[in-house]
Amino acid sequence: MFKLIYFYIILSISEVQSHGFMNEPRAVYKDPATKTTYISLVDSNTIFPGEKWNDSPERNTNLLITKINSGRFPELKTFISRFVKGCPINDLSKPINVDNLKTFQWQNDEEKKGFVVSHEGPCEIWIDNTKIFSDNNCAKKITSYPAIINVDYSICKGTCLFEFYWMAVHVPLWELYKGCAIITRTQKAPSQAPSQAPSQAPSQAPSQAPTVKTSLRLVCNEA
Ligand SMILES: [Cu+2]
Repeated sequence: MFKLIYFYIILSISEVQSHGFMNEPRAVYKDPATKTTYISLVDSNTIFPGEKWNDSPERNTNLLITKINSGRFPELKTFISRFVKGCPINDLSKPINVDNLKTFQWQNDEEKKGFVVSHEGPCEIWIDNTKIFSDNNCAKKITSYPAIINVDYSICKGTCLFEFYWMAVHVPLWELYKGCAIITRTQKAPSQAPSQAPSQAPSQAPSQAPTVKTSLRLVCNEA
């Protein structure tokens, strides 16, 4: 059975599912309340029936790696794009200047982690149509807070789409994550530091008093 628990949770403005968010480049999220959640779930048993997908996080990941290595599982971007169209949780209207950036950073401030430790599985980073990073088990490989991956942003000439894909396979319902940002680079000599204010925090308008309501939320089993 799926190790999932359905909870009725009193939503408050501070309630989040702590998985992580893109802090560099500083992605803009449409809704702060959902910025650390997965976007979609996929039942592993419909993708590869008859396999044991409810083992330990590492064994589940290693089983997926055998599928990857045998050519039976596509690039993560290709797979996730079947289920997640576009960039549903990010606001792409505010380009982020990456002239001074050298890394990608993913973080979970609630748990003071980069990747949630239990959430083993592959991740990829793309700039437009170029895959600039991939690993088959990102939570196991990168254990720092935040998770830091070196990125050469110079591949972007002008304005580009930056995409981070992550799939956590610690439970049979695989969790799909996708973070996006529009990035820009000024075509200048690198010695001239651009005179720009440091990246501003996303403007979170405290528009209205939070209305407390009850809602069905999906909470994954992190054990
Ligand atoms: Cu999770």
